[in-house]
Amino acid sequence: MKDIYPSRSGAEPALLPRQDPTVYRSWEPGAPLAREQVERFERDGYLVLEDVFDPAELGALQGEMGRLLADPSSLADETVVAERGSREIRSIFAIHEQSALLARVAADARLAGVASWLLDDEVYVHQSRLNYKPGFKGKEFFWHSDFETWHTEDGMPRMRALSMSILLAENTPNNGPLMLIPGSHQTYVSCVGETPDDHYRMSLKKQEYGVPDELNLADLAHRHGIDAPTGKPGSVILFDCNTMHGSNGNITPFPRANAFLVYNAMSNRLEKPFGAEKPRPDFIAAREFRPIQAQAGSLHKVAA
Ligand code: 6CS
Ligand code: FE
Repeated sequence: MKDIYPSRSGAEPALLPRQDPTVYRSWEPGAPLAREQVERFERDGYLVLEDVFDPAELGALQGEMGRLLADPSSLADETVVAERGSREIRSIFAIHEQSALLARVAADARLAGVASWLLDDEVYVHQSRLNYKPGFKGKEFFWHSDFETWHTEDGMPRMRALSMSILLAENTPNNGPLMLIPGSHQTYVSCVGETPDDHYRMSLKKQEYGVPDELNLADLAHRHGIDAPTGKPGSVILFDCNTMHGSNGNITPFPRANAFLVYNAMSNRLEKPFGAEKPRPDFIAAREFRPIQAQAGSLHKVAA
């Protein structure tokens, strides 16, 4: 079968048109997002939702983050990823499996319900992580499309997944906020360079394969510009799986932190990787496909 989103197999990088919808259904009254929000997500490939969590919920989430960061030895070893060349924590993976509160958050109707509506399917969590960019020491994430990695290394067939980044600290213009190229989700950048074995051990610290070439990146950025939405803690940035994004390092004293959840449509569950020998481990790319039962109401009961 021909791969419609080939990457890391050709001699030259290429720009290919997206072959999948971004929003899988038409807006109707009663939808969990306003019509204008759905249109914006479809056009830009991302959307900011403000004040999704109230101050008490946010406090509980920040407390949980502090607990996870303070005692990494209580977590599965491999899920804790340090910055390159240091012991600073960069990411903690599988947070929805290591924290009851985050399991509840992942199932929250305000997130999972929205994902399920946009993708017009039941959804499951493909990946969850806490991304922590400490003051002074936090390093960058170079530009990439998540889908390029999930397709090539994990075997995600089509573009029918989206990410939600829950801001746990204020994202200012200075502390290495998420940058996105609006509209870039309509173009797939096929990358050069064969995936090495166990690539994830390096890529989670610094990605070097599945990285778009500078010429095509420059082309996308010139065409569409670059957005860096800032936001208060408790906001959620939702973005399509193929939106080109990245972030700078953080040399300010103000940490940046977010909890990151990836929802994939059940009908789009993983197959064999399209460009790697063996799939990545479960804690990065779930292969147990349990549909989420969305939970309405606030987080308070779990937090207590
Ligand atoms: O590996 C992943 O699934 C995610 N992390 C990186 C550094 N790149 C691709 C994707 O966003
Ligand atoms: Fe990413």
